[in-house]
Amino acid sequence: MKILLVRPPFYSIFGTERKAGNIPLGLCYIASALEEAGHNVEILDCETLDLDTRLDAGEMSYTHALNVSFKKYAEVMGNERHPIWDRIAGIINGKGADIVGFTSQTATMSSIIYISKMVQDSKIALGGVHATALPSLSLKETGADIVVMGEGERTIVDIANGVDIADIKGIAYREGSKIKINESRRRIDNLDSLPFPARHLLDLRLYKDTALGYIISSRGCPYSCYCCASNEIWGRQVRFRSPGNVIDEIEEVNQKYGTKKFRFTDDTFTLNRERVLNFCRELKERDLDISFRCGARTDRVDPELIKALKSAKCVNISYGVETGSQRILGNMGKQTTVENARRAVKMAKEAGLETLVFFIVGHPTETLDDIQGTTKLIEELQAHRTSVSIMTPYPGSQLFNPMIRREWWRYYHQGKTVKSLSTLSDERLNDVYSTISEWVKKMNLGLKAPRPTFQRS
Ligand code: B12
Ligand code: SF4
Repeated sequence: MKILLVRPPFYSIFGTERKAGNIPLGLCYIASALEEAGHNVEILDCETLDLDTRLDAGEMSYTHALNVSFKKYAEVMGNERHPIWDRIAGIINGKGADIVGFTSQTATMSSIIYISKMVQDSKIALGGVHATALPSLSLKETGADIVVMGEGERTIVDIANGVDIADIKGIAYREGSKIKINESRRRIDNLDSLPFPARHLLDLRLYKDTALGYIISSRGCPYSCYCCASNEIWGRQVRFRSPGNVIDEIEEVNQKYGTKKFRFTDDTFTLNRERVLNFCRELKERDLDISFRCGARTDRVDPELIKALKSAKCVNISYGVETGSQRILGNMGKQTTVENARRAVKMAKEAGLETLVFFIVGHPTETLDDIQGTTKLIEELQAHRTSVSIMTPYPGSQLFNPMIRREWWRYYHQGKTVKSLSTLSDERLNDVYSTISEWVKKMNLGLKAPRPTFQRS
């Protein structure tokens, strides 16, 4: 069977860089499972298309670029008749695949709706977090035939092998005018049994050097922060690849493509301390010419672990600090403290690791005082890089509320609020956010910039 896997465009619509900064890791896993089962697979990564909508940021300030890029993004994503949809559908139809499989996130769902309506003669399957969270609605909105819910490797192979649709676990599909949802599928226990992601199917000329180094070593997170949709895909029971299996993948990618910089996309890389220590030990023993970045919870690091990471050539650690308000941290179910963040950043800096910290503004019930607590903490931490986003109630997270649903493309969390859940109005939250972004951008460039303060209006 011929299967075409499609990553819809996102950064290629409004971004500033020509080459894609990351690979569609989920689709590469799906592709390798299909190849292993003897199918003919192709990947169309729309992040690598030259769409002419790209932004030439030039000397623009960050806030200006953000505003312009959001405007551009909105113009394209809010317009079903924009020529890029026709162009992408044309490429897809030209491939003559039996099955076209889209990977979905909420931010890209509008484009899937536009494109899928123009796909001819192929069955359409949807996978990924958005379709998993809202399978019936996704089938209705796109006209697709099947939604693969959650982890997709085993399910897509059943579909391609022609197993009777009623017997395939983990799917939603149409039967006449009805939508059926089959029994869910047990998640894969032994992740080492999966073939490595099919990076060989990508056109390497269209990716930045570091893009090939995206890698995942575990699936799942036992926590359930209110804004996170991770549990929807992976569940709360965490499954780990063995250190040897992960290092084999790193070695293979390094040897085949010359990739030297790797980036773990695990929800929380350091969750299992022993595994990380073993990984670091084994990586050092193999003596590869590579470095890596990973993310950790602020309460899941300690000096010994950080030292081990550093000596295994970890160069950067990212933490979801989220807020400077202990009250909000409690509300969001994060189960960390502001003090954890202080210690975690200090520890990493003392060990010589670069630090990247993530914050969100616009939490439910958040006040201007809470936001000032966040800006104070940002200033105090002095991380190498700080990233601030606007709270977005994503499908798959506890904050999603169908009553406030708007066009899916609005679920783009870097620039504008979908709907303020805080005590601030939408307009005020967007303004406060722009001011904070401009300030953080200067700090990230190492420039001196006074912390903004906000008056109650
Ligand atoms: C790393 C990461 C990124 C990276 C790289 C993403 C990449 N390479 O694809 C970057 C930084 C670029 C990024 C960007 C964004 N991200 Co992000 N990201 C993640 C993260 C932490 C891990 C993703 C990953 O590596 N997965 C590993 C692969 C193997 O899993 P997978 O893609 O889900 O694929 C599996 C299944 O979903 C399924 N599947 C997926 N697609 C398909 C298709 C078919 C046909 C089939 C059969 C099966 C199938 O099978 C796969 C294998 O089992 C997730 C959190 C999480 N736990 O999922 C958030 C997450 C996906 N991101 C999220 C968001 C919000 C964003 C942004 C909108 C943020 C922003 N404004 O910048 C953008 C959107 C980018 C886009 N293209 O749409 C949300 C999405 C929520 C939602 N409802 O959409 C998540 C869930 C985090 C959260 N807040 O809850 N992200
Ligand atoms: S935000 Fe991080 S810690 Fe919280 S549930 Fe999501 S992945 Fe887990």
